[in-house]
Amino acid sequence: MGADSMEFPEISAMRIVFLGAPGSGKGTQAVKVKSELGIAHISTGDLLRAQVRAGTPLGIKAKAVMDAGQLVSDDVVLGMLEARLAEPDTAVGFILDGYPRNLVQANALDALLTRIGQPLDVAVLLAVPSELIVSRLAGRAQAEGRKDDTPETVRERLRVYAEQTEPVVDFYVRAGKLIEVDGVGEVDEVNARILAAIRVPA
Ligand code: B4P
Repeated sequence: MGADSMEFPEISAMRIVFLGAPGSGKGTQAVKVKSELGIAHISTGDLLRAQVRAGTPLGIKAKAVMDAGQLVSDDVVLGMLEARLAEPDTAVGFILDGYPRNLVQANALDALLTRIGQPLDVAVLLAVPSELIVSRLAGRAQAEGRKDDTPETVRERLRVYAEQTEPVVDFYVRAGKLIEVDGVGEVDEVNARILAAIRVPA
């Protein structure tokens, strides 16, 4: 065993959930960690936006819900996730970015991962104060023009997060899997904190 693996004995955190408010940096960090660890990145937001772009019946329904800052129905998102997890690139591990977003989804994920023999290693919570979130998403609204980044919709998404997603944090605390990471700072600084928290050398 080399010095590095002695120093970082718990390198096996390969199945990861990213939790955090909208705009906390989940998507930004997931893209980096995906290439750093060579694992799959599954963003339910990206999967839904792809359906919207393709104009599928699912996408047409999801668009109105997303534009209002609400959560798309649990069954629809679980079906999409299950299909994505069946793809071969997930065998080496994955980051789930944007799922689960409520307790129904957290329980469904637990059951699904047990069934496919891929239990979760860790849930990483990116902690960012809401004032900063509002300004980050205002920046993205200008840069990318996402309909759900308008100030009213961002307020609604933060309300939905506090009401429905925050209980998921406790779910992973109780499961002994939660790690909280300070999400304030430069993207690379936050990334180094995440890698240190899951014990992978930066
Ligand atoms: P998501 O796509 O998950 O959108 P998000 O919460 O805004 O996170 P995202 O990952 O995109 O942003 P990030 O924080 O990286 O969801 C969109 C919608 O899809 C939901 O509202 C819902 O309707 C639906 N949906 C998705 N999953 C669902 C589910 N499981 N169930 C039901 N419905 C679901 O970045 C935000 C901004 O911050 C970026 O501009 C970025 O550049 C910036 N940023 C990131 N890190 C930064 C840093 N360190 N410093 C400064 N800026 C930073």
